[in-house]
Amino acid sequence: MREAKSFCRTCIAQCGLVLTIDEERIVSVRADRDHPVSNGYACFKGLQAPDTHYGPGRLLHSLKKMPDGSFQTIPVEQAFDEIAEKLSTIRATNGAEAIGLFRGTGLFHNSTGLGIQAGFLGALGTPSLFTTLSIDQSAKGIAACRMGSWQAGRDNLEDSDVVLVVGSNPLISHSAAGFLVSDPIKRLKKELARGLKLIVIDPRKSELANFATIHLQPYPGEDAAIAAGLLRIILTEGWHDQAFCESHVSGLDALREAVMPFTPERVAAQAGISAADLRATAELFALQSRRGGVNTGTGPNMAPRSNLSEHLIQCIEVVCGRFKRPGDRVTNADPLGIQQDYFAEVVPPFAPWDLSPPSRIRGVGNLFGEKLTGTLAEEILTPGPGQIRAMIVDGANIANSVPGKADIVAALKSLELLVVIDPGLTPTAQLADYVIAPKLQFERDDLPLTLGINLHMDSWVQYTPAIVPPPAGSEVVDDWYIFWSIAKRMGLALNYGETLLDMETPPTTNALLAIGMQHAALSFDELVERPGHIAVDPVPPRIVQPARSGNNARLRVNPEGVLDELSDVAREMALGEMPAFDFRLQSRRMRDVNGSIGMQAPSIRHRNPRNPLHMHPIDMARLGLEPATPVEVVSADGRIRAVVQPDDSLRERVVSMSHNWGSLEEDPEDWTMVGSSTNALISPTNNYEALNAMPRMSAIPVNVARLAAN
Ligand SMILES: Nc1nc2c(c(=O)[nH]1)N[C@H]1C(S)=C(S)[C@@H](COP(=O)(O)OP(=O)(O)OC[C@H]3O[C@@H](n4cnc5c(=O)[nH]c(N)nc54)[C@H](O)[C@@H]3O)O[C@H]1N2
Ligand SMILES: Nc1nc2c(c(=O)[nH]1)N[C@H]1C(S)=C(S)[C@@H](COP(=O)(O)OP(=O)(O)OC[C@H]3O[C@@H](n4cnc5c(=O)[nH]c(N)nc54)[C@H](O)[C@@H]3O)O[C@H]1N2
Ligand code: SF4
Ligand SMILES: [Mo]
Repeated sequence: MREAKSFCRTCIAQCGLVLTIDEERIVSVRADRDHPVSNGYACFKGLQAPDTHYGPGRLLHSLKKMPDGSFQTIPVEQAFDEIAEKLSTIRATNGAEAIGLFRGTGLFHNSTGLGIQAGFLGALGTPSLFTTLSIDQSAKGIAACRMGSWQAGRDNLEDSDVVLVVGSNPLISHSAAGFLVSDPIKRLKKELARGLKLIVIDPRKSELANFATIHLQPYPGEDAAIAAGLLRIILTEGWHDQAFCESHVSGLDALREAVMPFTPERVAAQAGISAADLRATAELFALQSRRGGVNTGTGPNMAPRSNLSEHLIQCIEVVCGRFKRPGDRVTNADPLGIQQDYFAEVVPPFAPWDLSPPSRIRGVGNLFGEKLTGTLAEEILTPGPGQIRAMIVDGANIANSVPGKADIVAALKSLELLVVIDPGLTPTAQLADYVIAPKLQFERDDLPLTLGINLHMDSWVQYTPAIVPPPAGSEVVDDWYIFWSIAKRMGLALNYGETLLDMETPPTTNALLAIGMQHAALSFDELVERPGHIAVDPVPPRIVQPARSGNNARLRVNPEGVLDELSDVAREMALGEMPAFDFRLQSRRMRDVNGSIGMQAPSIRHRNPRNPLHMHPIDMARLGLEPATPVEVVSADGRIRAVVQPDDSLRERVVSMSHNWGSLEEDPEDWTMVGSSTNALISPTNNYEALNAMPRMSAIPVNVARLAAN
């Protein structure tokens, strides 16, 4: 028996873990009490490595689909030969654009897998990259581009008097970048004990809302109206930071005018909250607090009008000037990213979506170098130049995770080639021509995820070597090796970052990690030398400098068209709702799975056999439903079956269900044990945002009825 330290790569918290190993197999996992950041914290998901690595759900060999539809094991190098040949043919016939790549959550926490893909796409010459970004929180990036952003970032949590959290639940998601990530409860309690005030806007009394000083519990989908209402109170009372606005903001008068229809009473009636609570929220945030900003999550970013909501919520922070000022410390700079200095100045607005010609699909643009996942099924199914004929899907379960389930499944079935890199035979993998079995996290040398933003609350980095070899008799490979091997066979030369790779002899994973750290605060070798391979504050906290001379950029609170959209909201509000549906279905995350990750592990499925439909007990009584009653959930775009579960953290008339569950064809025998895909209720074409084609994925109007016995 031996012990080894590593860190979890299931979500962005990346908690430190101690693994106990017997004969090169992980037998147990516990949280690392000595870890300087996660501090002895780990969640249930992170402790399931023995089950994910050695459980029956894991693929130990790659598979090939046979003409009769069954899968057969294939030696991985032979799979690469066949895939490379097919890709070469498709590229020659249809052009490189016909080859697409989808990158999902299962790949983000794999430095070298992530790092190799840009070079692969570049060498192929295809722009057809899709990721989860455009079905997640891309509204944040859009708001920052349209408005401009504050180069030094928002106030540190430990310096804040208040934090306003809109539709994020980091006590479950560990995912509120820069706010609460790992060890969230202890860190939150520490701040609350010091006097932090927490405001939560969430239609559910979420785990986080239990700690709130004020919890606004509106109907889902009302964030634009609520934010406009808060801005109206703040601006008419003069509670904003006038000096900051004079120096750094443009368009304030237009914003003030646009929010005028959003009186507290009208907003309260629309959102189902009290006008007094709305006022108290504005007062606590803007008048009674000096420092502290806002943090948004998937809630407002998935609800309708997500880009507008995100813009208005960010405006609250902007008009109150809740940003780091000269002399403040940046304590969470990403040591892996390009090292930079921080200035109390505005990064000017820009429109990256104008850099590329409009897509042949719905004329939408692309976003930060990616095509939009809301258009993926159409990109595959619509004939014409540029039609996608082959997809490589790495670490994603897109048959279940992409809105519009019937269309995405039909699209995947129509491809000439579908390659899925996944450790499990997920619904997506079941559709593949080839499933490549990858190494799992503790079999990989790795570094934490870096996205060029300050994801964490601290500045730290850790290297983990591979802790165990893959299971005896298996043939599993690193994700990067798959791309390198296919590229080699296609005669492509790959860049990793700025370094051209040797295409004869494969690099080692550590060599790739070292290249990836070329711009980091310390070198790979220096990191490996550190005790425990961990560097905390590898660069001392940076001090924010005054604005550079000549930088007169301003935060634009009235970007073109945005306030017109707000007028539409005001008009709709005046018309009142004409409900054809009894409920709004809101999104939520489940504690024990991360998207589909974990669904293959027996220990996790024992606790979570399905994704239930959560409903308030009063609504259940009204509909005559008992706990565990099978029901049908019907939206304008689809219907699914679900098992109802009482949940008094919801408000009445709001139901909630988590995503990425379900089987490919809903099996009537065992559907209650596989759950259902809420993406069958969502249409990516009926209700979507202009710039990012973001579908409406929360606040979906639905009806619920007892499932008729068949
Ligand atoms: N209706 C609805 N749809 C949603 C959402 C929602 O809230 N509502 N949320 C959206 C969001 S925010 C996101 S990010 C997406 C996520 O959607 P996806 O990116 O598709 O993520 P998952 O469903 O988690 O699938 C991850 C896959 O990675 C595999 N995997 C696990 N470990 C590894 C590994 O080590 N290597 C490789 N190669 N694969 C691995 C898992 O088996 C799993 O199949 O879903 C989106 N879809
Ligand atoms: N355990 C676990 N952790 C995860 C994941 C997981 O699946 N499971 N997924 C990971 C991924 S891919 C992501 S993107 C992050 C997401 O991280 P978060 O954004 O923090 O996700 P949630 O925990 O779902 O919190 C969203 C909150 O929004 C609320 N909400 C829903 N609709 C609305 C609305 O219209 N308005 C408002 N104001 N609130 C609303 C929900 O009640 C919920 O409490 O989590 C990551 N971490
Ligand atoms: S919070 Fe995330 S990183 Fe930490 S143990 Fe859980 S899944 Fe792993
Ligand atoms: Mo996500």
